[in-house]
Amino acid sequence: GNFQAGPDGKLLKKYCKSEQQCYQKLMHDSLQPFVPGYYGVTQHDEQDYNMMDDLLADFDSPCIMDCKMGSRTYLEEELRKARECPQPRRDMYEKMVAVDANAPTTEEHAQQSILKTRYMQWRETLSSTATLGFRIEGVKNANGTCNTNFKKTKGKAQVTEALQDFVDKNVPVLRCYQQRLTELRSVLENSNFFRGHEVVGSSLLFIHDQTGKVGVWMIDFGKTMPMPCPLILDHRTPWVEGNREDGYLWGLDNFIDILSSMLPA
Ligand code: 4IP
Ligand code: MN
Repeated sequence: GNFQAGPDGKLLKKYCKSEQQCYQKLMHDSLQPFVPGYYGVTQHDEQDYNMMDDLLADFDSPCIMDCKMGSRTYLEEELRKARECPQPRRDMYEKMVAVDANAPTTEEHAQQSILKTRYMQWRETLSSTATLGFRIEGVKNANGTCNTNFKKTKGKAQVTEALQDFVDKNVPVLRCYQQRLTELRSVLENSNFFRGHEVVGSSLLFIHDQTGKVGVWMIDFGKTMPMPCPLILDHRTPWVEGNREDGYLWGLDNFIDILSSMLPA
């Protein structure tokens, strides 16, 4: 897979240069407390890895949720490539049909393949990505069972229900998550790193356990790209091709609103 256990509470993730460059910058940014500690590149069985803190190491039978942030899950560059040199993919057609046999067009059925950007856009509108600017990707319960069946979790009501399940209706845990996201938002709004990067396909990792420990971290920076100087993003303006906006803060605003609406007045 993409991960290996590393030495003393570290995690090895298959090397990705854009991710390395992000982590190097993040270690010197105000966002540093919201990302796993980064320790450089290491080799293992002829494969390079980025070494980082294993966020689960300090938890006891943790409950974990991965939420993909932003209103767009592919890079503008992928859209350009798809136009210049379209490469329809059978695996993505198959993933689409597995969820909804009626989703492909007649032509796509005939080809038995679709473009990656078409697949990604379809995933965005099927889930809450397009309407709320984030989506639940997966949950792991304290007993180790996983649920990745969130592809059609779309409306505010469905998202709320999934979040209630995740926290097991525990109000103090919910309140901690709401506070942590509110802190994160204010740090993001003042981060030099965040201003100058298009953050696509990145996740927030939510972790809590029975001891009452609760945390949220930003992870997955493989598609987080620096903006050419002096261009910056506000992460709330709706995306139109060319502006490179990612909807990250719009999604975080919606996330915080939903958590707030779940808390007793
Ligand atoms: C996956 O679709 C995810 O969007 C991956 O993003 C993406 O990887 C995959 O693209 C795509 O097939 P499903 O989640 O519906 O299976 P992530 O890694 O953030 O989960 P990229 O390469 O865009 O990061 P391919 O091209 O790797 O298949
Ligand atoms: Mn992810």
